[in-house]
Amino acid sequence: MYNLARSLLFKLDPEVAHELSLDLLAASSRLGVNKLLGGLPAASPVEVMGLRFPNAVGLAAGLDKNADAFEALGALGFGFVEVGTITPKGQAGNPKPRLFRLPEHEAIINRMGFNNKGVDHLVSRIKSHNYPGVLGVNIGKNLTTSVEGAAADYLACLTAVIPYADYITANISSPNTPGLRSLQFGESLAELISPLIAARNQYEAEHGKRVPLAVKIAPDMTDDEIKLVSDTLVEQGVDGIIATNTTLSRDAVAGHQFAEEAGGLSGAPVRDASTHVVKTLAEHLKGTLPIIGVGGISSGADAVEKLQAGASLVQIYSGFIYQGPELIKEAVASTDAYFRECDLGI
Ligand code: FMN
Repeated sequence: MYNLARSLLFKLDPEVAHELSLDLLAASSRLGVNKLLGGLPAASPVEVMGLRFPNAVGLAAGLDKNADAFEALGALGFGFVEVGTITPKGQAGNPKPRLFRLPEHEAIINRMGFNNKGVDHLVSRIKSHNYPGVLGVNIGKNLTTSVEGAAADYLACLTAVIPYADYITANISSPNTPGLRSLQFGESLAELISPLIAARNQYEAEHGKRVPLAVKIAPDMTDDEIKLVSDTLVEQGVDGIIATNTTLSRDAVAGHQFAEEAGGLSGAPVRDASTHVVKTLAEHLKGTLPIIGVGGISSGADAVEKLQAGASLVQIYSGFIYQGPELIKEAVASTDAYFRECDLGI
């Protein structure tokens, strides 16, 4: 079924296809027919960051930036959905074209630039909902906000969404907002994260609800940089690390007609780099912080590979575009079986 839909969608401009699919999914929610999409596949729940995930397979950030279709996306089987990246004010993002398919590599290059309707719209969408999985909200800064002023943007988003989010992700690894990735390093990282943790802790003290804060990092770091970043995140008291965002590397797609397009490369070509970051983090952190593995998952085996590298949960974006909902079911079945084997000591 998805093969047919895909062959039609892939005839359209990638961004038109994206918007059309999201509109259809949003309509499915409005008409109350999400049940027809299948719902959550049978799996044992997984406890991570103090939250109970119905299964270990989530939708990665960026697909439903405005939370317009997350209930329907969840009904396709994702145990968690991360909406966003959202910024305080709505913004148009980069000029089009800014989204490119590389089907020969099962890959995507994007330089969307955080196009989104702003945090108030997102809050209106997540205020009340009937998605039974875990809802994460991924936050960022506006293009017009300086890197030095970034903390205020992240804080504004966190404060707005915290009553409604199950967890929040600070995205400091998009390659498409100039200077954003510099927030991953040194003093900038501590200065960005510490007010977020303070606000999160204050919310918990006042409302009795603890909302985990995760941080999403890039794959384009040396092992030493990965270790330094993770040390700072542990010191600051974050609850999890999402590894990884898209890559700037083009090694795996060299020679492709779109290889030189600016932006982040995702899908199969980023798989090994992402898994390497997960493994490096896991070996360094020794269980102090959970890792959510994302990058290039296009089969159940790929999802299990991320768990074997040390992730507790996985997320998918590009593989879902290429393979559709069947991939969710396959990844849920494989990760669930893997956890069961681990419990049995197989
Ligand atoms: N990650 C974010 O944290 N925020 C975003 O807004 C965001 N937008 C994305 C837009 C597109 C078109 C794509 C392809 C990815 C985007 N990502 C974003 C990155 C994905 O969440 C994910 O980390 C990355 O694509 C690697 O996973 P994949 O290989 O399964 O796609």
